[in-house]
Amino acid sequence: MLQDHQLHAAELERTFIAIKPDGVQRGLIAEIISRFERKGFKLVAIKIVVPSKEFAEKHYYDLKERPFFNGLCDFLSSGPVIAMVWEGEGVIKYGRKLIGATDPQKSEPGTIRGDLAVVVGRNIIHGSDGPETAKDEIALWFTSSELVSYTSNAEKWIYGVN
Ligand code: IDP
Ligand code: MG
Repeated sequence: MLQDHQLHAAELERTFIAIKPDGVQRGLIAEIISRFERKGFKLVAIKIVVPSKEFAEKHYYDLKERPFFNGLCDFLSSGPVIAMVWEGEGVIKYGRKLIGATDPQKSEPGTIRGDLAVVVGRNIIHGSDGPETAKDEIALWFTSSELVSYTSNAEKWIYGVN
């Protein structure tokens, strides 16, 4: 029988999720965290930080040619951001589903952006878009000692392994 600490040892998928300054200022921290937590994903790192403009530019490096890049980086560095790492089976792809489409007008009701945001420039949350991005973003925002590995009591009920 698997011991608790061996549960899912082979499939610890992680993603980087950030509540942007608009989500923080609008008092949506608990609402957003709660959606990931209730789903059954596990929080393994969290901090509140005001990123510098340079840091924001690194985070959004892939978008540097886009016309909104400068405004986007100004915005991300305009106030506190909640930076998090969430862990669980399929968390990268399903995290994006929980978040909804980039443009809240196109996000389905029931998604975070669909329920809680209106325009693309203030869409309250960021989530890694694939395994490589997740790896890079986690490494950019967190040191390895800030990532906490633990077994939650709920895991055997969420995954049905015992
Ligand atoms: P994503 O956040 O859904 O992954 P990306 O295409 O990676 O979307 O864009 C990053 C962020 O840039 C978006 O979340 C949004 O805040 C902003 N953004 C994307 N497209 C536009 C746009 O057309 N105008 C203004 N801001 C945009
Ligand atoms: Mg993106």
